[in-house]
Amino acid sequence: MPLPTSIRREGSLAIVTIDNPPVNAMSASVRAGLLAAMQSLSRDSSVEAVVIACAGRTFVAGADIREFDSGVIEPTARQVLNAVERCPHPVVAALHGTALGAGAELALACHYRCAVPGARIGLPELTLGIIPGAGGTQRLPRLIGARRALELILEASPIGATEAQRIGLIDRLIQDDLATGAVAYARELIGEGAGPRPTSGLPVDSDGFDDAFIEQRLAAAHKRMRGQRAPDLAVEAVRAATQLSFEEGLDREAQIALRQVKSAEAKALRHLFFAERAAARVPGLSQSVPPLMIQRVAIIGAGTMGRGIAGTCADAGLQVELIEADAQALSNGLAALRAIYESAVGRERITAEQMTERLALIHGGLALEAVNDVDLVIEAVPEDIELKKRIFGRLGSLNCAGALLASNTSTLDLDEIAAASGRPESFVGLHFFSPAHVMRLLEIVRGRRTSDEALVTALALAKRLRKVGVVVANSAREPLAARGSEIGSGERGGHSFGFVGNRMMLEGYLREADQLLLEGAAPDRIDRALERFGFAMGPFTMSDMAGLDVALKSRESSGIRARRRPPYHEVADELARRGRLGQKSGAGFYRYEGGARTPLPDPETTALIEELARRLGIERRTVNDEEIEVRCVYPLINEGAKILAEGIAYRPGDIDVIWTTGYGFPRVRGGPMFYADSLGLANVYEEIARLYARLGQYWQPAPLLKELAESGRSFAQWSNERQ
Ligand code: 3H9
Repeated sequence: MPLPTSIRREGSLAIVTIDNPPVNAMSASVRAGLLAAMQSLSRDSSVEAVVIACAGRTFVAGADIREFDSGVIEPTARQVLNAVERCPHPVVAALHGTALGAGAELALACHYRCAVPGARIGLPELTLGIIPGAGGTQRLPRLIGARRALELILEASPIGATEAQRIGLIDRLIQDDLATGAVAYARELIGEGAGPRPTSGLPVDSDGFDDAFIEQRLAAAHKRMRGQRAPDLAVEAVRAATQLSFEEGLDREAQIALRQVKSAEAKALRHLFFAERAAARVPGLSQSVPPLMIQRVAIIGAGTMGRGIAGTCADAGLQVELIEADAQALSNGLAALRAIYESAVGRERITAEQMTERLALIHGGLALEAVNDVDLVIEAVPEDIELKKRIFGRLGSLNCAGALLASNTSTLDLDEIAAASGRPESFVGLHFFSPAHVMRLLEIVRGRRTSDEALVTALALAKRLRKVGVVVANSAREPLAARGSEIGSGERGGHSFGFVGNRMMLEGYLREADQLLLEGAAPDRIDRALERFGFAMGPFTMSDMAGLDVALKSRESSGIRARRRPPYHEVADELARRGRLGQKSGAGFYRYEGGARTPLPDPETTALIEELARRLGIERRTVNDEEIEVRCVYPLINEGAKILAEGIAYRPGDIDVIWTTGYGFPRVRGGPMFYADSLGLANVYEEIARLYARLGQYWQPAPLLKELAESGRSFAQWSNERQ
């Protein structure tokens, strides 16, 4: 193995290069190499300046996250960065790519910093549930002031080199070759007689770093990072920089960072970091197949989903043909798209020029012939399988033979739709989430005959659209009857109704929430209990936003409603039948006044629930918050276990990514399967078995859950055994 650090001399200049692919993470071996290099160069009187740079695509992108569970490994980042800062010769950091976390902290410990204009620098630690732990909370306030430093740490997203130069984080922008430019800059410093400039020696500017400012920034951070403690801890560390000496501040930072890295929050977020990346590796998928080039996309259907997908594609620079059968619906769709962009301009998310460019990429039309010569067709019409089959049947006679074909169905049998297209090998499910231009998840559904090329193309598209693509199977690996799972599993022919995300939601979470209404809990009571658990939004507020007719239609059109035993989504479906479709009709589980989006409890809903409970012979009682949590969250775990055993999802981590990016499951709990592991599967199994004895039918424990609980294993262990 080549060493991850090396020293090259150019006369009196020493260039230290870190080479630790793929992202030059500051692993133990990098730290050891860097420390040894700084110690030897510090002693060397023939050296006049040192440049620290990185090979490959980026500067150090952070500490090595894989080491976080191993405890302290010497030398620590603090020891290494102190050695850099105490070097008697000026040390210049040369940045390209992303200087993140410990990488940014390394740059802060250097005496001078230069960067190419495309470089980005930031402290994203909070996204991992930790705080900067290599001096970032102490050095950054000394360089750019406590106020701006806290903002950067709480925002946890990197800034560009130009902005970094403006605020004093970068000293010099290098327009041409970085290696040449950094060396020239170092020589210039030698020429000027500029000595070392330790950041730790600078005073902290605390101007504007007052309680009101801190409260306001903290509230914004908590909104983005629901349920996390790390933002408060970051404030504590930055405050220490304004109150204590540098060394005392470092001690305080280390104390907080070491404790926090072991917290449940940090473990959960670390799990999600790796799970999101693992999702792109699909078992059995050939890595050598190149993706198809996608430049022109036809989207069929200009409803909420279709136009959201159109906007997402245009945001990524793709040309879009938005096709709708009805002229009024098309013009509504295009107007709504424009409104989305105008609002983005209003909130300064994009410029007016960007809006014009993106709208120019979208062309609306009424004829299906617009699919001619496109590279990708995405169908986004209502959940009616016959309608979808008709549309794909017609594509056969049009000129799009080389295109990837995709349905945005969220529940229906993809293989049946694919068969109607006559090209099932070119067919995938692209299940976007609403609003499509905001939600990060893209559930990519693999049909029985989907080719590797189609799947690789779908994954590449997800990346291009800046989504997290998670591949799931349309149907079980083997006939379902064989597994003795009574109900709630996949459907006829092994098709998994709702794939992974919607199946768990409809067959577990929402079904049980609906049942709890009949047993006596009010919609707002259930919503509040699950929001306290950490969900972004309670199930009934969410259902009202999504529209109750959509779910009813898919339950009816797929025939699943007829195959399930009541009570099964009784309240939701009865509301929809009575025209209470949710927010869009002014009433659903809640009522809405004058077009406002605030859900208000509605006595009419209460009366309907009571009437249904009477009809079904369900005795109403008081339901407490703890029961609501268990009754709604545990079915997710149970259904998730069935989905894993059937091979519908490939890994428990995939399910966690789906639920945290698509359904508002609290990230700080790591997703339903990670959460189950953290509770202990034996405990979860016992509770589900108890509920099965009490409530029967839908609560039958999944065989995989039983097996793991009895053998004392976790979902994570089960997954590792199968790698
Ligand atoms: C920190 O620094 C704490 C300090 O304050 C305290 C220290 C005491 N470690 O994302 P990609 C892997 S906390 C280990 O697909 P991209 C990743 O798993 C850290 N591995 O590439 C993947 O592996 P695989 C603060 C890492 O081009 C491969 O690299 N830093 C790390 O789309 C490629 O990753 C961060 O939070 C790591 N730090 O994006 C930055 N980073 O191929 C985290 C990546 O086996 N990283 N890997 O799946 C990122 O944001 C993105 O990876 C980056 C590249 C933007 C750098």
